[in-house]
Amino acid sequence: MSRSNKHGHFILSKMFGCLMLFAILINSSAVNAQQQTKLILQHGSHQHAKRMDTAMLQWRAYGLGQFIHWGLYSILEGKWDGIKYNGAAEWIRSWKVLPNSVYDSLNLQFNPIAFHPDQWAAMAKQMGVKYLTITTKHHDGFCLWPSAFTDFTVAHSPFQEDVIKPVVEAYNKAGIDVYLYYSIMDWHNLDWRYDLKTKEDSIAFDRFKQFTKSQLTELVNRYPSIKGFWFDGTWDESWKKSGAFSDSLEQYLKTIHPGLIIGSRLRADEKGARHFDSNNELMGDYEQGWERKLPVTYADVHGNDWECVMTIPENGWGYAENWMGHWKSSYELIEMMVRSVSLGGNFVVNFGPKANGEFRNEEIIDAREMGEWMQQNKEAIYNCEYAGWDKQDWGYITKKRNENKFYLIVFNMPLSGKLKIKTDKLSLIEKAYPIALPQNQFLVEPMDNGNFYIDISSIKSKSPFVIAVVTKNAKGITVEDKKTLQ
Ligand code: 2OX
Repeated sequence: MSRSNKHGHFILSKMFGCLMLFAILINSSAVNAQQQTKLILQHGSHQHAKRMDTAMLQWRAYGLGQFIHWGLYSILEGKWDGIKYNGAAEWIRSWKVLPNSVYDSLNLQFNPIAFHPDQWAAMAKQMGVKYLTITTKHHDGFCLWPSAFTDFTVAHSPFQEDVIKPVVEAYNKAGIDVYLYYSIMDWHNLDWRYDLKTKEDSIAFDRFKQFTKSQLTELVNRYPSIKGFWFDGTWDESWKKSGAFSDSLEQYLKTIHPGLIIGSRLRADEKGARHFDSNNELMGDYEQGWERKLPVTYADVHGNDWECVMTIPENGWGYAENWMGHWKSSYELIEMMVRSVSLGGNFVVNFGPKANGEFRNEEIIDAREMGEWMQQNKEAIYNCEYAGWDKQDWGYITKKRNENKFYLIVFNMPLSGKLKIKTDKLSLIEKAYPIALPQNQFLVEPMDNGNFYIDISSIKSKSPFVIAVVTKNAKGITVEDKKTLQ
């Protein structure tokens, strides 16, 4: 290689270096500008802090909920013409394996002779759920209440009766709050559009919006005890172009039913951003995007309210004859629930009753086992929050709201029998005992840097178990305060 060549390389690399520096400078000023300029949005987030009203405090205290998917898809059980399909059974109408006209006459077969809402509510109560979300209208458009705005309802089935009313009554009687699932996307309504490309599309979709508003008004008026709506099917271009309408709809529903809780999935802003507006601020009352997945760290939920909805099989919400493989055991569901509460969220388990109104055995088993666990340990779930301590390998930590009481939910018993606890340094462990047995205190050994060893070698449990921990010196100090003090 010649000298000049080397020299040339030197100059080039110098130039490259300057360019890089220039690029970095430009880039960082762009980042700064981005941080400083907040878009002015008419239809973005309206709430700049967590809701603190009674209804939302109650929502925050639930811990555990039940989802129910029930509709015409439950009749097909995930199969058609002798063939079983692997996808989520409630989506079968969209797979074109049977003619739409055939699916849309399944209402003539909806006749749940074993539908006993009091038994549903009793099972949910024993399981320990504090709220129910039930499908009133899924993507197929079939309405489980006798809507005045379409004929595609239970009123036009052999059953004839309203399904939602007795469910709301039975659950409320059992002390369980009810929320209504409602799919915006509607495969049955001829005015539904996936996108708005022509004037005709917009005219049809305007009719569809009116239909949606009428049905939701009808639901609020028919079931005044509901606490909120769970919206779905809002991901298409047509809805993303309807940010102003989604905004007015949410506000309108809250005006006619004050306190109503509506998650982030309903909304788009005027630029088509969903859940979080174009300034990255949450729309609606809680983050509603955690479907079949869970956050790993507290940072993942940005300190927002949130909820996870989970299927027992890998996927599928409506009844399917077979679940094809692994289905989650009660311990798996309990761990997911505990993780949710430890990260400040609620956990909701889905059930897909058979067309006749019976639950499948797997669901009955999971519900019963979760209920047995909740009976012993519910204190560590209800009205609990993110504890502010680091995640630890033996399990999860929850904290009773407004108290210096922590719960260590142990899934991995250390073979040594000594549980090492890393606190936030401001908390001194005063006592530790098996939940519900305050007199059986464990030996607690304080170590450096906010660490403690708790001798739990006496525990022989084969199930996840809970140790209650009472701390002192942290009185009146919130998790947020502790962060700034550290
Ligand atoms: C998934 C991928 C693309 C488009 C839609 C979905 N999708 C829809 N996944 N789940 C759904 C519905 N939400 C759940 C709560 C069920 O109702 C499910 O059918």
